[in-house]
Amino acid sequence: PHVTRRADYTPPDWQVPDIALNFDLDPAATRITATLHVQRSGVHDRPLRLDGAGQTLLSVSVDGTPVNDWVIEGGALILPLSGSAHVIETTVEIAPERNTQLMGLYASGGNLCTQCEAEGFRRITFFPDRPDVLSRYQVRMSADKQRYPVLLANGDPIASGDLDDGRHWAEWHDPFPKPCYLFALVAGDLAVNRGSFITMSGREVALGIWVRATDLERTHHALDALKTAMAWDERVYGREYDLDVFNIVAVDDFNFGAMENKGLNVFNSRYILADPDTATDYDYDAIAAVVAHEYFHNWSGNRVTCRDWFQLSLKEGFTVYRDQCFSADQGSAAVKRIEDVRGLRAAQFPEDAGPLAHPIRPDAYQEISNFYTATIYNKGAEIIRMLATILGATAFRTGTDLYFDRFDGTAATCEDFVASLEEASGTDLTQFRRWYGQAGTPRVTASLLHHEGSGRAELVLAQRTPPTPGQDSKTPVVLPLRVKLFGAQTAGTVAPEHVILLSDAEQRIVFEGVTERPILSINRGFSAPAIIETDRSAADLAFLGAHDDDPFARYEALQQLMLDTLVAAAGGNQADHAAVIAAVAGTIGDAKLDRAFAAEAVLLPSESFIGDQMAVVDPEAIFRVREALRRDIGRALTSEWCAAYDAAQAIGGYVYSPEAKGLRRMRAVALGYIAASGAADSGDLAFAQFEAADNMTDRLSALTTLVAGDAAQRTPALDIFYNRYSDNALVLDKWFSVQAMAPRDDTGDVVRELLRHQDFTLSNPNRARALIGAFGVNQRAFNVTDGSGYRFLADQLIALDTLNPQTAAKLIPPLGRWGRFDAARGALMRAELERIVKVPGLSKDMFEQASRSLE
Ligand code: HT7
Ligand code: ZN
Repeated sequence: PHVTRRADYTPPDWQVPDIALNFDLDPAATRITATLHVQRSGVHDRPLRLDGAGQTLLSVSVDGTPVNDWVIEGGALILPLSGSAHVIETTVEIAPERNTQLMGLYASGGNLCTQCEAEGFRRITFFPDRPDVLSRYQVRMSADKQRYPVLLANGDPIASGDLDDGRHWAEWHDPFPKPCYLFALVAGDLAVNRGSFITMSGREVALGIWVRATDLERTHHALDALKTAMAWDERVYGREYDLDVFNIVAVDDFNFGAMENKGLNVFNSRYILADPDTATDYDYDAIAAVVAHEYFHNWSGNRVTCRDWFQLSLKEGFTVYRDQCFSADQGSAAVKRIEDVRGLRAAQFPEDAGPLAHPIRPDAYQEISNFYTATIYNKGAEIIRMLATILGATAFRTGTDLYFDRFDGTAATCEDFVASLEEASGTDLTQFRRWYGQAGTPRVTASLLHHEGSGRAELVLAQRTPPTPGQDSKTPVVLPLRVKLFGAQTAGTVAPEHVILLSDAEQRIVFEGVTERPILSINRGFSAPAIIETDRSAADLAFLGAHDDDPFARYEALQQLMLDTLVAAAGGNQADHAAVIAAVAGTIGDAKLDRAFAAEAVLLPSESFIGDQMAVVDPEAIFRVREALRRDIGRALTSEWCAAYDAAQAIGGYVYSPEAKGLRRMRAVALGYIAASGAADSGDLAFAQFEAADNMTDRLSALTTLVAGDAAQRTPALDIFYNRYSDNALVLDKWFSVQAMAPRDDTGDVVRELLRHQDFTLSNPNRARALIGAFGVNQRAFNVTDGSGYRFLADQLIALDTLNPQTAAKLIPPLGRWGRFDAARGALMRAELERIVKVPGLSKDMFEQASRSLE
């Protein structure tokens, strides 16, 4: 297989400052004429190379004259040219309705839309499909007017009109030079929710959210979020929107969350459509975050783009950091941080510890779409967050201003970003740069020694990053650790918070004047993406869980207390639940705590996170000890849970506000513990909530509780839910997922049965992920000892690969965890990976993921 290497980067031989595209749209046969104004870059005699994939080439001309001295090599059109500037015209034909990969121009729900990042544009027309070729686009589209009354593209609408034969046309110009991965067009029968935004310089921007007419009422939250995000980027980063129009289109078939095409974002409909009856609080939050994320790309990604795909984290890590800060500003910053760290630990830490580990700036890839990973996105965001911590808010902003100003209109590198921050702040970031090249999660050991007589405390820190594939030895990285010491007796501060920059393999920090025994609060706010190992006792963790004034550290202390208990129990050691129960009681009973925070803080660590702490993951033992602890917490605190449940119920009608969300979250958590306690009436309680709910958050949490247990209401609730929402694809996805994630003995059988359900299809990525993806992360169900879970996943991914390789390849990682389990399970997983690799005609997406997973 062909490997692309970062070290081999060379600038483009030819630039294309201008391109005109003419689309004669038809689902069965779309004709595209592309007129490229090409310019030779530097002095060389190399031909023009235009990437292409899968289209039928009908004609090629140079400066108006048809030519035939071209060749096609690996899909690319190679054209010899004599001068320094030429006009190349190609005409091709493609069939959007047969495009099941959902890359390039494809059909979804009767509409036509595009997805070009990373390398989809080459499936539309011949072009240098690389992000460092920036062009001004003029787009003309024509299509059947009845079927596709709306014609949208990047930039501003210029003109439109009717043709004979029932067709019409529209022309759009984008004045901002952009790489082809940001190209987009949409043709469809769409309704619009229009809004407007006045920018900080007083310009009016026309906003539009385009959806099928029946979904129009579910677009208000996304439109509000867009306006809030536009104002936030002006206030926090000084970034103003630049075009007169900003459109978003929602489509049902999409490989990812959304796409930041210039002035025409295309979204997976799950990140646009919401109303209280069909979307949970989690969905509402995710919609605001994704709308903001794509909008923020207008500067971090579009105005300043990436030189090559190895720089992907330049735009993605930075933009995730920006969207995380945006979301934190909209509600509970503490809960947002908890959710982000939970997500990092669930997806990125295992990736960094497994066969697919890679640095945030990788060195090589076979298929770039396999590198849209938690590492590039989420670890990338943590690295930007560390830079912001190290520099401080003011210098960080000076640095980002310099970066945006200096690289506006260009294709930049991660190095350009770091150098801008370095120059603006005067901070030496030489060692910090190691984060860009080194994979793996650093492990930090921290132990605090106290000499009572002298009032000296010494914090001994050591860091080590375990080897990752291709990187046997690691060097120390810079870890900004926010640290504070509390007095064990007085609960006061004995050393105020400060940031320790851990940059050596080992470091000692001395605190003077520490007259009482200190308790260590470290990595507050999760200031560095590391695994911290401390020797803190259960009592000290309980103390921090009750007193730490950093909410994340407080959460973390409770989690550690729970983890220590669960890992000991899973390893066969006698575990006393009393300390955890007392800590949970103290947390839910602390009226000063925001309910949203309290609800998150009393949740037990996930089964997979418990597994991540063990040398060999034992899914059955983990499940058993976790359920036992849940049951004991439920039983010991019955009256507290009932009180918490009732208190949360007293909100009245549905509102989407941070407070109301917190109460709903607490109600869901309380219901879960009441059910875990084995209370005889918990089925009735859950079913009553399910029936009375005036919103999806409460309805789905009740359903989740019912599906987990054996109450008589389980099947009726599933049926009622299905019948009520059978015409809503996004809610049906939840119906599939809740069953695939159920902590039940029969989940594997249920999932196999659901494959045959009339509403199951592999051709819709959301549906495939809802069933197959969700099952793959159900640790206990997926890892049953007979290997049937592995076989099931492999079978489905092999089938999905023939339709949509990108979506299939992203679901491989659960099979790559073979090294984390016992030898028997490991062998069964490897056998499935080996079977996948040998499938004739396997996509390069799947081949790369499966073969690397075997290493
Ligand atoms: N930048 C976007 C990436 C994306 C994508 C990548 C591969 C295949 C399909 C895709 N759709 C969108 C999304 C983002 O990070 O904003
Ligand atoms: Zn992004």
